[in-house]
Amino acid sequence: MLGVELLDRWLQEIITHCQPDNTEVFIASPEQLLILKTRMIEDGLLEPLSGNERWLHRSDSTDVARMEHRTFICSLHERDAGPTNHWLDPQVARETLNGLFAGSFVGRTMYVIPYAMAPLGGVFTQFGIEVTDSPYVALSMSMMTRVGPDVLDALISADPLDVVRGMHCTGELDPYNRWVCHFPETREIWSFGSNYGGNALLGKKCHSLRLASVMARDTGWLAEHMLIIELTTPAGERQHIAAAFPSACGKTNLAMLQSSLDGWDIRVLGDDIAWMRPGKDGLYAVNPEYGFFGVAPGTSEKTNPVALSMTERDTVFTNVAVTSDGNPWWEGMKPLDVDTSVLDWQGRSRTVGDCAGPLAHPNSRFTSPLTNCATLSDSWNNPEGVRIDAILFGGRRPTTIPLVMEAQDWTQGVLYGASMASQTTAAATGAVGVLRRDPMAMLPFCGYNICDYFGHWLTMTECVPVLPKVFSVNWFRQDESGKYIWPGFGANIHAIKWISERVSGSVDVETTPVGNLPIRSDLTLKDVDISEAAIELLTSVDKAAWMIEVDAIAAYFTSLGETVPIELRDRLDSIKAALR
Ligand code: SAT
Ligand code: MN
Repeated sequence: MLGVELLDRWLQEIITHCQPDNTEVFIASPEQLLILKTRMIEDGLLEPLSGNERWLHRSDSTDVARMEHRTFICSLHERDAGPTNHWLDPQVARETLNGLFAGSFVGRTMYVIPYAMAPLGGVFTQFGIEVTDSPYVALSMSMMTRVGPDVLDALISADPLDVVRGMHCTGELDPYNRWVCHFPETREIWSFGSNYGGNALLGKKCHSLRLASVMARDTGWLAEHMLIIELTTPAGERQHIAAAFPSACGKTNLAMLQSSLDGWDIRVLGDDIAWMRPGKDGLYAVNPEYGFFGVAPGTSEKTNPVALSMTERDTVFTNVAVTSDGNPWWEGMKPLDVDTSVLDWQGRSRTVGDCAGPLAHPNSRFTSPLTNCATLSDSWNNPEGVRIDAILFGGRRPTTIPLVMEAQDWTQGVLYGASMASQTTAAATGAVGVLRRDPMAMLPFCGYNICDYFGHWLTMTECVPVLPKVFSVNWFRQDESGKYIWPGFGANIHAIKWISERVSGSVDVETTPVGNLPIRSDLTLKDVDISEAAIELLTSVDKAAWMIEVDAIAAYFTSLGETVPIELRDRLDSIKAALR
């Protein structure tokens, strides 16, 4: 088969160039997993925790998050990378990385991991091969993507030009010599010098967002940084919601929300990535991933009991703290006595009450298979996907943005996404808590020119028969003292209920220039501990604050250059005029 020959030639070139001691096609068979884990334990890369198949991995202390300034789009033309990406000439990138990869696998085993993204057997399915010298990456890929003999067979029959080829090398883990390079034209990813999350598990952000967004642009679909949930209403209607929030802004918690309202039920399909395609009667979505790579700190019985019980088995924890009885622990999980001694994320013996900084790294993670999740939707493995009724855009916004509002049409919805902003988190290196624009939560993940990406979103009116309704949400409003006004987590069901009722058309709205707001009496807010004044603040439009916001969005669009679609700029102008 030609496909096999082409891929084989590629692998042979890598072997010649990187010179591994051994090569292993890793399909995560039980025997392979056993050998891999045994080796990792011997090499100090994995430690058993208490419970069933629970493991701890500690990363290098300088390798703890995505590094956006070391992430490059190596498109042939710089313009295609656009104003928000770091562009690197593909020739220069290849030369630089070829130099780094030369002989870099000496003394190491090279794992060849054939994987699939999205359920097998449908239009969404994509294949990739990740080559890596990292056993931690091999283990994680076997949880986060579809890996196995059936995947290998299907990959071999696929067009080899469609197969994403990823090269990953641990290198020296030198933060100053770290590279995550994407070649959209040839569907290649070359990653060097990091073993952490999205830098190294190439099926995730690199394939399923940066490269997939380019493929989606070229063939009329969307690859988005979104969770997917399924909602059942008291009337028995099933609805599906996709929601974009930046990293570490509560996607996993919202995806696993348990409804406290009678008759309402929520199931999860995905917590990070949605691929959405025009279908016969709407926009259909799948989660391309096979597992959850969730932020550990803050996950508790109160914020996300579903995730907590999910991590009771078959879970790899990275950079969490460990209690003396071998359980994982992180800030916000459950209070421990100040004298309790634990091992911190770097394995140092500490006490909970010391003042030497967090015990679990703020970006520490748990990796669990989707099937561990008690609230997983029946449709999780459906190759057709589910029809999306509503799209939500949200960020950490201390001021201005109301709890929930509905776009009056698709263009305003795209404007909500394009103008999204959020305070930065520990998911990427750099300052935390700084407000930055993060369009559609795709700032670090859009593999092409962000202005073209906005234009692509606008073209969905031409190819999607019934478009989802679009909403803006904000769980993170603060008062003058910096205290969160909205309790969030379980209380978010009230915003979701309103969104659902808007989808089914059972409630009316209050129209404002910036969008449609709930009528106060439609938000029942049962059991929500919040004052009337706070609710008023969360459900109204402060014109003065919005004038400032609209100007800030206009300035942002100007900073992106001439090619921000005129539809968005005109819409912003008319909102501004209406606010006066
Ligand atoms: O990119 S990661 O997978 O490391 C985590 C995130 O930022 O969502
Ligand atoms: Mn993410």
